[in-house]
Order: sequence, then C-alpha cells, then structure tokens
Amino acid sequence: MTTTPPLDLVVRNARIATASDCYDGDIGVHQGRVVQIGASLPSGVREVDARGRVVTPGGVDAHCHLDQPMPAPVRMADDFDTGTRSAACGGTTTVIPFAAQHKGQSLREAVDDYHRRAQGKAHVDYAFHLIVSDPTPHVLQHELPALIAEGYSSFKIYMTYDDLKLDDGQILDVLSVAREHGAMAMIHAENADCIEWLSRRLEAAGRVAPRFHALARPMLVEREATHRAISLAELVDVPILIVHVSGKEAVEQIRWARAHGLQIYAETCPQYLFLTAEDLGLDDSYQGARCVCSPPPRDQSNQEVIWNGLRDGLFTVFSSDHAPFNYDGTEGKRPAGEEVSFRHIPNGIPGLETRMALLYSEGVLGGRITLEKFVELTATNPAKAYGLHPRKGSISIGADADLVVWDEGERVIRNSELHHAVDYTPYEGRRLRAWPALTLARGEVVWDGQFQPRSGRGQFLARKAPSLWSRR
Ligand code: DUC
Ligand code: ZN
Ligand code: ZN
Repeated sequence: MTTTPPLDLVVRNARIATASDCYDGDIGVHQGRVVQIGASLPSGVREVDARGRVVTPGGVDAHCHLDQPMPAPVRMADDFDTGTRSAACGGTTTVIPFAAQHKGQSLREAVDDYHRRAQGKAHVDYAFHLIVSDPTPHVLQHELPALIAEGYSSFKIYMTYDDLKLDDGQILDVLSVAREHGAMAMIHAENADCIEWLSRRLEAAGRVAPRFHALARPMLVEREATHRAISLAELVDVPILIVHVSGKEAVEQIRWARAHGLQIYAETCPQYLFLTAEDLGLDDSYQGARCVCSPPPRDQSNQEVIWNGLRDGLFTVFSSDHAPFNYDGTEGKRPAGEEVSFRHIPNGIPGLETRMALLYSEGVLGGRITLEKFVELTATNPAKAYGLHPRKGSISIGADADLVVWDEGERVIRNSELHHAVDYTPYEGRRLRAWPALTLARGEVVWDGQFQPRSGRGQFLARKAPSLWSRR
C-alpha cells in the first residue's frame, strides 16, 4: 500500500490550467512540492479556496536583467531583492537573469560575481544564463563546457553592442560548444555595422533625440542578423533561440528556417505587443528615452504579426527582457544627469511585474490566445527550453508548488503600485483585465495583495540540458 504524505497546504476549488488542458480540482502540497491533484483532497494544515478561479503555474521569466554591471555611471535600478520582489507580485516565481562576462574577464569570475550579487537576496528561485563576450580558447575548451555541466545550460551571444558583440567566426566557435555539450544558445540578432553606419549619419544630421533610436535600428537590421544567425546555426547543426523578436521581417526568417526543417526557437516580449516606435517620441522630447530598448518597438501592423506568432506556435517563449534603468537621476536614462544622444541612452525597459498580467489580459481575456497557450509561453516552454522542466513551469505531481491564483477584474497599471525600484513603467495608465490574487513560491505565499517578504527564500537552480531539443 502506498502512503500519501500529510498535506501542508491544499489549494481547493481551482480551475487548473496547464499547457495541455484546463480542469477543475484541488492541489495538495507537501514540503513545497505538489504531491496530489484531484477532487475533494483531504484537509491540509493550511487551506486556500480558489473559488473556481484560474490557477496557473508560476511564471518563468527566462529573460531579465538584474544588477548586471554596467559601464559607469550607469547602474541598473533593480537588484535581486527588488527585482524578484516585483516578479513575485506579478506572478513570476522563477527568473533567469544573466551572468555577463566582460571582455578580458574569465567566465567563471563573472559567474562567481553574480552569485555574490544574488546571495541571500532573492524572493523567488533563480538561475543564470551566461553571456559570452570573450570566447578565448580557454573559455571555449574549459570554462564553458565545465559551467554547462554545472547547470548553466544556456548562454546569450550578441551580434551587436561594441562591448559584447562576437563576429561570425566567434559565433560558430561558441555554437559548436553548444552543440557538443547540449546547451541552448540565445542570440541577440541585430547587424552592428548597419546600426553604427545609420547612427553616425543620424548624428551628423543633428538627429539625436530618443526617437531616432528606432531609425538607427530598422527591421532590416534585425532581419539580416536573424538570417545570418540561422545560417550559422545550420552550419554547425545546432538549435538556437532568437531572443526579443520585434516584428514581421525577423518572423519571416524564422518561418523560413522552420519550413526548411531547422530547429530555430524564438522569443518575444510585451514591448512588441503593447508599444510602438511612437512611444519613443513624436517630437524631439527626451521623454521617449523611457521606451528605448533594442530591438525597438515597431508599429501596429507588426504587433499583429507578433500576436499571430504567439497564437500559431512560431514563438516558443514570452519573456519580459526587464532591463531596469531609472528615468530621473544620474545612473539611468540620463547618464550623469544629461540628455544624451539616442545611441548613449541605456537600452531597456522594466517589465518583470507586468509581463504575466498583460498577456493574460490582452491575450487570454482579449480572445487572442487560449489559456493553455498562455501557460505554455509564460511558464512551461521557458522551463523546457532552459532545463528546468518539470520541476518548474508545470502543475504536476513532484513539481514545485509555484502557483498563481488569478483575479479577473479591471485594474489600471500605476507605477506607484508596482514593486520594482524603477521610477516609471512604460505601461502607466494601461487598463488590465486580470492580476494575480495570490502567488505561491514552493508553497509559500509571496503575494496575496500584499508582498510577503523573506529575503533568501529564493534558491539558485542548477539546470539540466534543454528538454525542447534533441541532437540529431
Ligand atoms: N536590449 C537588450 O539586448 N538587452 C537589454 C535591454 C534591451 O533593450
Ligand atoms: Zn538582447
Ligand atoms: Zn535582454
């Protein structure tokens, strides 16, 4: 006879939503893990009555930047305390930010430094992607393989940004390591030389306001790099994931690759559904610096292309690309307090806390995607792509009890009610149709309308190889 453990917690009367189906039931939790799912479970020490509301797996935000070192005087506004606090309050229970190698630094040093930044501060579980910016022979032959084996089973490479970018030969070298050791390579696909050439021409003509950021990074710049990344991956015969895809032209390249049988995965982000280039400014005002991110938001017709891609499976994951810089002060969008040319504005917008509710509101309740697709994009697939499934991203026996109970009802986004340390949200005043009523992280309440702090609750997660792809 099998014995079932006593239940520390029962979430009762839930409309349980997974990536494959939705059904009614109770969820029984023991020591932070789901141990029973069914009708009329026995009493738990604690009980939560979901009252028929939707319960999804906690979100897995597989692309966010927290306390990532920046060239002085710029500094990220969120560290692991404030970043994971805002994640929890928005229904995200796992974050995967980046341990970034700067040129000349060993990858191991970058990882050790990043562990120190996270240690004892996180409110939800976290893992690290690596950023490989200096693929020396030692990095390629020793450090990267060793780190992949230790649980850092994904890394990002950049085709742009002077301090991070790799040339095509270096990308081939790094992709070869991904293939040999079973890691997921994430690629930031924009053509650096085109951006540089366009930026110089714009600046020479005195066109330096934030809105010119979008003109310096048109879609063809992303299209060319996306196609090149796909070709490099094909040459090495390794799957890749193109991050923060912004619109039609990159989408077309990814569809082309899929039609040719290539394992190309793709990510998009809220800014490509809810912002347009007009948010960078219609005139030369500096206000638009708040929405400067790369690739830049496009236009309404491209938003539709992104919605279609979310619906039909073109996109694998939906992440925030939370990159938190204050608008005021001296460390963020106005470095040293100055209004600078578009190309010196720190790239990125905050979005960890609003990612889930925006997609639930406009996607699920707006009738654009199913609830199952929402779960797949925000939790299950990111967990699979980055070696955390089934512990994360699912409601199943043995999984961590990372759960979100959803309240459907109108709510307006106000930065004053968010929990990050950034002094604005690009979505100020936007109406939502849902927000998490309750977030549980390994069975502990982290958000119930109030943030329930416990620094150090969040644990580091060593990861397995991605379970999305297999080597041919
Ligand atoms: N683009 C990135 O590549 N990273 C951080 C933020 C951004 O806009
Ligand atoms: Zn990027
Ligand atoms: Zn990013």
